[in-house]
Amino acid sequence: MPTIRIKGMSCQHCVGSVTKALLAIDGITKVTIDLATGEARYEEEKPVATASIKDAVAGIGFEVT
Ligand SMILES: [Cu+2]
Repeated sequence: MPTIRIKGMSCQHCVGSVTKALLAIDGITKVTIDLATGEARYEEEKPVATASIKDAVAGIGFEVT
C-alpha cells in the first residue's frame, strides 16, 4: 500500500475530509489515515499520479510532505 505523509491534520474532522478527498480520486479504493503520525495509506485499483494526490490534498487546505 502506498503511504504518504500529510501535514496539518489536527482532529478526526480533518481525517474525514482528507479521506473523502482521496477517495474522490479515480483509482483510489481505500484510505486509512493515522492522525497521530499524519500518515495516509491508500489502495489503488490502477496507478494514481502523485500530483493528483497532492492537488486533492492541497485543494482542501492540507499539504503532502
Ligand atoms: Cu480537524
